[in-house]
Amino acid sequence: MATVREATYDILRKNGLTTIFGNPGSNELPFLDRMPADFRYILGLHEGVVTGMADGYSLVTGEPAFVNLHSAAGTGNAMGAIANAWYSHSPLVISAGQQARPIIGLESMLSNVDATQLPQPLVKLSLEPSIASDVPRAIAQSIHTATAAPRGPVYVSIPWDDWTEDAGEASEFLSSRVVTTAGSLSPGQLADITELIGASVNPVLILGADVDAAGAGALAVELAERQRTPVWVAPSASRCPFPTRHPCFRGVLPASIAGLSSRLAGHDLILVIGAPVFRYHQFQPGRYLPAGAALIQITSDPGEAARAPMGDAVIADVHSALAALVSSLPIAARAMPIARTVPGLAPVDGVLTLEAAFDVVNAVAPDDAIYVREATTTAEAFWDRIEMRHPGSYFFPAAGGLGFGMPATVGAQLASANRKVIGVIGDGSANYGIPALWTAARYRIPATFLILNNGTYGALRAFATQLGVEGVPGMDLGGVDFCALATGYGVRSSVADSAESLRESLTAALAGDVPTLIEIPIRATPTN
Ligand code: TZD
Ligand code: CA
Repeated sequence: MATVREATYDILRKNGLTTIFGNPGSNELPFLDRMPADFRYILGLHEGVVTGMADGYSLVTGEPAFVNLHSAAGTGNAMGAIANAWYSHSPLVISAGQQARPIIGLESMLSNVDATQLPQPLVKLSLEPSIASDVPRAIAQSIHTATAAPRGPVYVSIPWDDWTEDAGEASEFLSSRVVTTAGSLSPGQLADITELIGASVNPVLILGADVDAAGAGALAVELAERQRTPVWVAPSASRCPFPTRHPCFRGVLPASIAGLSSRLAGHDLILVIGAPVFRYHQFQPGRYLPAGAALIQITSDPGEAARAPMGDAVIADVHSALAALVSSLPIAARAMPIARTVPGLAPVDGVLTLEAAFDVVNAVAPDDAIYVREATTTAEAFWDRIEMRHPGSYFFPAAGGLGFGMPATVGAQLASANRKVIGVIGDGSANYGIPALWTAARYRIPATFLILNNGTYGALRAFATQLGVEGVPGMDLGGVDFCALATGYGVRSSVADSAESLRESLTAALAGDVPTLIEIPIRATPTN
């Protein structure tokens, strides 16, 4: 009979999980013992980086990614990244090594006490098999749970003395199991929604990250064009579900109750697809919907449907729901929305402003570049100035947990042989995931990291002003030499302090086959 280790590798292999993102400890060594040659191990130097890389990889491939962490401490280090994966519906299969069964209860060093509790509530499933022979089945269950709608991270803790035990009787069947999901709109649901849309005078479409995740962006374009609706991206956008220079495109909705509903004033029907209703951020109370507006949400996530404070919801597969709507709705009699004005090029004069830097990036980067953005005050300038045309072009930490940007840039580039990945990372954010540079160098992953250095936690300054708080400590950064850090981790780097030098260094970085960091001093916008 196969061992638990052999059966597990077989299940991972059959499910396409042959890349292991990990940071090992003694509990994990018996799993890694003679790792099969068709597997590759991508080492991250911190578990937040390991999990963030796996997330970036999974976001680009649309497939699950396998993570191997070290016991409780490794899991704890990964929690911020797991929060982001939870909110981006990323199917991360996270395994953690446990102490040997006979001495877990003694709370020996490296015991993961009450392991299944540890990652809750940010995983769909958390398991520790009760007997060694159940490990392969538990791994298979974890994979199928992570990838079933709504997708999300799962956690399985495995005592290290299990790996050499006999796999159970089920192991011969486990690796070939296929689990699939349907979830189309019923004819009645489709009829109700098409009737509401047909009767609406001024509908608006709001798209969430899951439209992009479902590969349904082209269907969303078709729906907007046929219905001639303006299109907004749902607030706190972690992906870009719609081409940003399309005439229907309006931008990202503000993330406050009052702000969002005033932006939607005048619409009688708000159709939300693939997003929660809504991911607010700033607390600005107000009426949840503008007067006279009805809201319908289509989501694959029952939690998102149930917790919304207003509107009706339908739980369905986002791709098939959009396809059904496109094929059942006639072309509306309304005029096409008029394209919004694209801002002109920002003036360039001395130290770059954010706007001027993004103008250069937009001009130099290929049309199908993938952006990972984690520089909090840059949202408006970024969405205004960086044109995104293709599916899977943009990723932002879905829980707002910093430390995603650097590793996700690496994981996304590892997954993209044919597209260039550009991390647009703040000087604050970069430090939460800086060891990702080592992985990029070690495995020659040719990602480009743009470090926007304004010397401050800019978003917090803006929030302080908004909340009316003064004299807050800990806002100033500065004194971090990102090029020296890059050199230390083995990554090529330069400072771009003018439009010309940014153009040159970014062009060279994108043409090269090694990772590059470009530090861009940014003129701080005074906020307080
Ligand atoms: N820690 C973690 C893990 N996540 C967070 N979101 C924060 C702290 C708080 N935080 C924000 O929400 S934005 C921000 C912090 C510290 C400043 C980020 O600075 P930056 O970007 O340099 O990356 P800006 O453009 O200067 O804000
Ligand atoms: Ca900053």
